[in-house]
Amino acid sequence: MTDEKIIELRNLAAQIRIKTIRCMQSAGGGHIGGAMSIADVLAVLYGDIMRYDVKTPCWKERDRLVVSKGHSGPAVYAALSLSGFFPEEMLYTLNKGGTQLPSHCDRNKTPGIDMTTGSLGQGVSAACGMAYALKLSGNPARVFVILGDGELQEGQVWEAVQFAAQNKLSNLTILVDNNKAQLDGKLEDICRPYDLSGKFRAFGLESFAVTGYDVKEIHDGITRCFDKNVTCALILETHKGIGCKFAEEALFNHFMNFGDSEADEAEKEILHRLELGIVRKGA
Ligand SMILES: Cc1ncc(C[n+]2csc(CCOP(=O)(O)OP(=O)(O)O)c2C)c(N)n1
Repeated sequence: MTDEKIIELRNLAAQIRIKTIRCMQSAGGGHIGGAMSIADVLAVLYGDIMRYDVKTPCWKERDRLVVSKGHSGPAVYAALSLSGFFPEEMLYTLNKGGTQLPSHCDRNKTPGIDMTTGSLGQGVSAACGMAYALKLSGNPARVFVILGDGELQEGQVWEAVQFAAQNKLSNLTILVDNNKAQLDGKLEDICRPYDLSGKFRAFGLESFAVTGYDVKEIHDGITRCFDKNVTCALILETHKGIGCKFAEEALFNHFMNFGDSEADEAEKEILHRLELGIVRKGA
């Protein structure tokens, strides 16, 4: 990847953070923690990796993205809007009557959303079905699924992972947002996940970890996944709320109410860090 492309993707990630915050601000708040931690992977997917056509969101050969942690909808909407699927103004209708943007992803409402999600644990099953069907029909499209680390506590995830391994779904890439926290605290205190990559490997997949807020590492990691002849689970080492100062500093940042001044300050800080070439203080 060229230096120019890295800069472009960093810019896009910063814009995704800013638009996500503005989108949530219009609703008085939102699931900010887990939205911030996927901004960088969304930038890599929509900014370089995925093939799509904004004029034909249902193009048969498009790559599919299932955001299994559907409560991060606003971050996906920001990425879709910045990629040209719909105008920015639509972001500010989040959760309002008649909106096309509900808080959780809905494929029947939003252009560019490939799967309805929100009930955690179901996304890998859906993504496996998509990948299997694409493979059977000789369609070259790829499927990506973003999972939460807390979500991995759902047993259904592991049933689906076994299916992916058995059927060598090399057109499926699993992206785990390992932000170390779930709704009510740290995974370590609630239900320790142990060695995530080791678990995926024990279930028959390939798996390795990268820094999940470094666009170059994410890009290289996803590209490396494409070389495998089986599904690869890429563990994105992130932090809940990363990149948004007021969320980073909060003890609980799963869902936060916030207003204009917090959003203004957050945007300023994101742009300041972008100039410094960092996503969070010290990293
Ligand atoms: C089946 C199910 N149980 C509970 C919830 C409520 N819920 C929404 S988000 C969340 C925490 C998810 O944690 P994680 O997967 O780590 O997501 P992130 O921290 O990235 O937001 C929970 C329990 C849900 N949406 N679905």
